[in-house]
Amino acid sequence: MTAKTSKEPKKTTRKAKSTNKLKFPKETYIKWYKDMLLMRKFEEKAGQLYIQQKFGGFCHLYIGQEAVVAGTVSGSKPTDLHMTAYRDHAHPIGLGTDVRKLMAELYGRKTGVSKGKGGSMHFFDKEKNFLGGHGIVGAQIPMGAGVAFAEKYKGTDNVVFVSFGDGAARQGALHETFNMAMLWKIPAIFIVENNNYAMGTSVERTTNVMDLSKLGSSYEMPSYTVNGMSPEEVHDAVQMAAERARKGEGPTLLDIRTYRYKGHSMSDPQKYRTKEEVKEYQSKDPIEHCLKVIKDNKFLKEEEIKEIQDWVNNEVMEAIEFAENSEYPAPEELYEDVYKTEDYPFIKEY
Ligand SMILES: Cc1ncc(C[n+]2csc(CCOP(=O)(O)OP(=O)(O)O)c2C)c(N)n1
Ligand SMILES: [Mg+2]
Repeated sequence: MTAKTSKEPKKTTRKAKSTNKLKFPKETYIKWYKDMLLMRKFEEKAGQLYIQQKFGGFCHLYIGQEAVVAGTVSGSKPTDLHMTAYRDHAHPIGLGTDVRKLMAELYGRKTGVSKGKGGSMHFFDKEKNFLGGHGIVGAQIPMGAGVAFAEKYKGTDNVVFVSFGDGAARQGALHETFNMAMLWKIPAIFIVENNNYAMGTSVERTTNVMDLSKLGSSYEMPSYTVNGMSPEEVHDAVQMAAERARKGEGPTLLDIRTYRYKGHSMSDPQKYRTKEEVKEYQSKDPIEHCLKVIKDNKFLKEEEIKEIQDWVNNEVMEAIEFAENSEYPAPEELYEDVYKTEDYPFIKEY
């Protein structure tokens, strides 16, 4: 896959190279399998617990979309930064946040990753470079660009992965952000987690331009369409985009085609799609795919696979126990971690 220069505006939309043969090592498949299984099992349990009213607020599940995070994490480096929307459970899991702290956050407990004050939509883990969890649709697009600008300003070679949905891609702020991002060649990788629906509205019902990778064209931003059911393709696309960004060549837009098997949130009758459509994507499930590769290539023995599955189940059960045994934050905590300032010291009068 070749990167496009700003002199090739007409070619900014193309398919990312697909991976047909096994070019990833055994360890990568095992890690993808283990991480994605943990994301899936964590969320399956979270969904059940939500229905049992063990915790409140919102709860948007990423089930079906796991390969997007798995490929992004494997295609990036640990000092890179990540931001996403409210569908944010899988990202910190992929980055290695302890699921106990995540479950405790769902339960609103003080041991949670956002001290129990964020809930499902506002996971945040500075240690793992996970900068949220954002509930305002599209808000993280300009904010992510700001973080990328800061990295460039500080002279690091870190890149910032700014993920948002196909619905968020329609926010006007995207255009202002893309314009400045290209002008300043900031190290941002814009990832559309394109699951084809914004709540119950399909991409088709939203726009005349259904190929979202074209959103980068007016700014000559290199843009690619990527198969989001394949961790291999996501990894390749992310790595290619990150390499460009690290060399100072600026941002890339990745329209990653994925699918959520569950409803938008926990209260969604899903009348806008057919069961067959859901089944078709489930037949391309990335976790099943990795398990098949592992089995076909005898990367692990049956008992080793079982060990991973048991470990995952145990992690999730321990996370629930941890959450349920943790305390709620004290009422005074409401006044902590709130941005406030007595005056405006950053405004200087000349
Ligand atoms: C500014 C703003 N407008 C509307 C909403 C209500 N809302 C929440 S999620 C959502 C749909 C977003 O869909 P998409 O960006 O495709 O993300 P997905 O849920 O599919 O991951 C909307 C309209 C909101 N949270 N913020
Ligand atoms: Mg969507």
